[in-house]
Amino acid sequence: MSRSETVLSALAEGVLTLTLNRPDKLNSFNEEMHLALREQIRRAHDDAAVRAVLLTGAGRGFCAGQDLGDRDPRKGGPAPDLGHTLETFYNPTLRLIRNLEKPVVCAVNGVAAGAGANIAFACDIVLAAKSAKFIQAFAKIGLIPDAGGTWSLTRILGEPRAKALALTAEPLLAEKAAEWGLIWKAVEDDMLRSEAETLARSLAAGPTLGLGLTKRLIQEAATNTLDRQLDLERDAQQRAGRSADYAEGVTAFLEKRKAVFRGE
Ligand code: LHQ
Repeated sequence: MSRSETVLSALAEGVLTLTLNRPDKLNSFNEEMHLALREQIRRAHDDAAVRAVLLTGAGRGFCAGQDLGDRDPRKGGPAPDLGHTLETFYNPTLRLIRNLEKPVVCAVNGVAAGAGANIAFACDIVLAAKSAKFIQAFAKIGLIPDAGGTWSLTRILGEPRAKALALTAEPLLAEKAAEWGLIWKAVEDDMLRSEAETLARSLAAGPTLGLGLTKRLIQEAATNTLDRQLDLERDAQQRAGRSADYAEGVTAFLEKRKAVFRGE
């Protein structure tokens, strides 16, 4: 399978839809899929026609984390350097998703395990099919939650739930994940795709600069003082207030019509 086949991409109405596509392996990551996903998220950064990203998985799973068949210990040889794997493959992608100043919607269509779960949690708005579950599978194979897992679980859930999920690898059902605030919502399986697409399309039709700045400010809030955050809000609002989309938003309000944002 070529690199591009491991991540299907389609751009329509400002939404770049990325589908992890190794369904036989529950879309677990091999090197090709890592590189393909990174290439597509870079494209989302660079291409002004992309105003939102929708990430999902092909088949019955979302993503089962790293392809464990890639490094079969039964084949012998020296122990792998997994730190190098993270630095080379996972961490750049996580940083790109978080730093992308455009909304990233994740539609978790089925099981999300290991790094697969934590990549979903790095996205901005996560919808999951009610039948989906999230598994911090790392404890079962002697690893630690990576792909930002120790960070996002702890930030979002607090230590007690983060530790219980990570230490037991107990599956967390989509509805419970929503109840705990780990994802935005759990939806009926047959509604997931259409709800996620509607959401992504409406974000893509939004004021892209303002949405991007909002994403960044919310991400930075956790480590800033209120004073610092007020300064950042001032600076970001100054930029947003100079955008064509702000002028259009206010004009549309005054003219009692729907705003037509161009992402400028
Ligand atoms: C898989 C996988 C998989 C290969 C299902 N690999 N084939 C970072 C740094 C570097 C290295 C290490 O990792 C990391 C980050 C990580 O993500 S570590 C965590 C890796 N992931 C896991 O440990 C999860 C492993 N998978 C599972 O526990 C189960 O497959 C889950 C619970 C996800 C789903 O269970 P089932 O619904 O019962 O499906 P299944 O187990 O029958 O899987 C279906 C097929 O997919 C099967 O292949 P087969 O040929 O037998 O039909 C699996 O072997 C394959 N598959 N996950 N990660």
